[in-house]
Parts: sequence; C-alpha cells; structure tokens
Amino acid sequence: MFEHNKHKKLISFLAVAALGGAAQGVHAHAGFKEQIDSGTSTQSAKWNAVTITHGCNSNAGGEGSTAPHKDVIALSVVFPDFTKTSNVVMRKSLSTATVTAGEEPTVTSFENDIVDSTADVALKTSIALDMGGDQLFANNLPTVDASGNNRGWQGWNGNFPIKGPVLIESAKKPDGSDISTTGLSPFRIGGIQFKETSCAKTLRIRVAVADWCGKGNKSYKDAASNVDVWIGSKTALFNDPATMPNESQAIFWPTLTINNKDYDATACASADYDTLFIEPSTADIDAMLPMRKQKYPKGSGEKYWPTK
Ligand SMILES: [Cu+2]
Repeated sequence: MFEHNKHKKLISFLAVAALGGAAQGVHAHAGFKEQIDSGTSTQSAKWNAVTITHGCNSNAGGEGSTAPHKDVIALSVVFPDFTKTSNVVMRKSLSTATVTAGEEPTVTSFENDIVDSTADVALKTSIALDMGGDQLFANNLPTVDASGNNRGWQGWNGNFPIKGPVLIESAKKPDGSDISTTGLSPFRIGGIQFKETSCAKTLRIRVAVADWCGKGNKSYKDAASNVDVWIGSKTALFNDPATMPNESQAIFWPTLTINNKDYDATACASADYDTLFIEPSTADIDAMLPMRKQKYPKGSGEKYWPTK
C-alpha cells in the first residue's frame, strides 16, 4: 500500500501537469472511462465503462512494487440505490475544505441541487448493462435488487456458458514486471441535471467494485491476492484490509464524476459546498458485491470469495 500510494501521487501529479487538473483519465485501481457532463433526464443515455487497470495483488505488497499481479477473471459492480435516499449515503463538501475523503458531511437529499431529486428519491436516473463492444468479459449478468432496480452487473471469464478472456497480467516484460493492460466493462447511465440554483460543480457517484482473481472456497484462504475490493469503508463481509486500500490509508472509491455544465462561479463564490457525493449502503455492498452462487443465467455459476 505504501508503495502504491507513492505511485498514485506521482501519477496524479503528472496528470495534473499534463491535463490542467483533468486527472480522471488516470486510474490506479478500478475506475471509470470518462467523466460525463450534466444533461436532461430525457436526453439519450451516456455510454461509459468501468476500467480494470491491473490484476490482484496483496495491498501489503503494494501494487507499485514489482510483486506480480494475478489475472482478473471476474468483476462485480454495485451502484448506489438512486431510487431511495433512505438506502444510500449522501454527502456535500467544499473541495478546498480540510476533510478526509469518505468523511464529508452527510446530507439527507439532493433536492436543492438536482432536478427531480426529492426527499425520498436520491437521483432520477438509472443504469443499464451494455453488452458487446469493448467488453472484457464474455459473460455478463445485470445485478437487480429486491425492488427490481438495475444496480450493477457481474462479468466473468469461465468455461460456462462462454469461455472468455481475462485481464492478462500473467504475460510479463523481460524484467518480469507487468505489461500494462486495461479492461473495459461498459454500461450506460441516464442524464442527470443540476438545478440552476445549485452550487455543485460536480456530483461524484461512488461505486463498489470488486476485481476477482481467484474463485471457489479455496480462494478465501488467500483473499489478499485473489480479490481487490474497491470500497470506501469496510463492511461486515468485506473487512480484510489486505484486499482494499482503506486501512490507515486514504480510502478509495471508484468514482463516476458528473460535471455541472451550468455551474456559476460568480453566484457561488461564497457557497459552503461545491461537490456532492453518493455512495451505496454497506448492506447493499454485502448483498450484491459477492459473485453469485446460482447457475447461469440466474448467477455466474461460480463461487468466489467471500462466499465461504
Ligand atoms: Cu490499483
């Protein structure tokens, strides 16, 4: 982890230098292909993809080190429950404020900032799985919650129903270090519109992502090198610090950034916030981030940690 954070800081510095602050294109872990601009809810959906930028490696070893990564064979993704303010964590902060990431002050709704958001509805938008094209895994199933909302997906390489590719990390350069590869797992998301009076420059949608490199009950024994879990806080099920970068380190959430095209810097000069955050509940992460045990098409047909 220590090595990794140094690596991340260097990357961020270079990105800021090169792109004038638009650093979203550079990811250390799982992330998103693009930032997106705000738009109306009736506008056609925005196409995007989760990026998988490296294979699994114990965070104790540090991914910036030359320790080898394992190939990624499956992915699970859980978005926040946009339909219920009661089932998500929402936050609001000023980007210049001294606040630890993941500990920004909470709010109960976005109704003052986002069109169609109410006391009950967090965001009037939805996501959908995009099959084909730029698709790392051949097998993909949407993750649907108890209320019928599409909350993410699981993609995997396997023998059934289709043998697909993995994110190859086992191919090495002559010095044994990893060849840099990125896997894309596409989806689309509906338009999100900021209110004219909002002083939010960005809405940051924090998404739980797990990159799986091992499968079956055996992988539980060596979880640290069989899964990378990207969530901002530990949960009842995902609590091994070696599988995630949140033990005495900066937290990491894969974050989809929505930019407010109509942000008014003059009108918002003295506003006490400029950034909104939304995160899935820990209960939802525990319910939906593990790979499902059912046979295809109900589930992936495989058993992955932590389904011991
Ligand atoms: Cu990483």
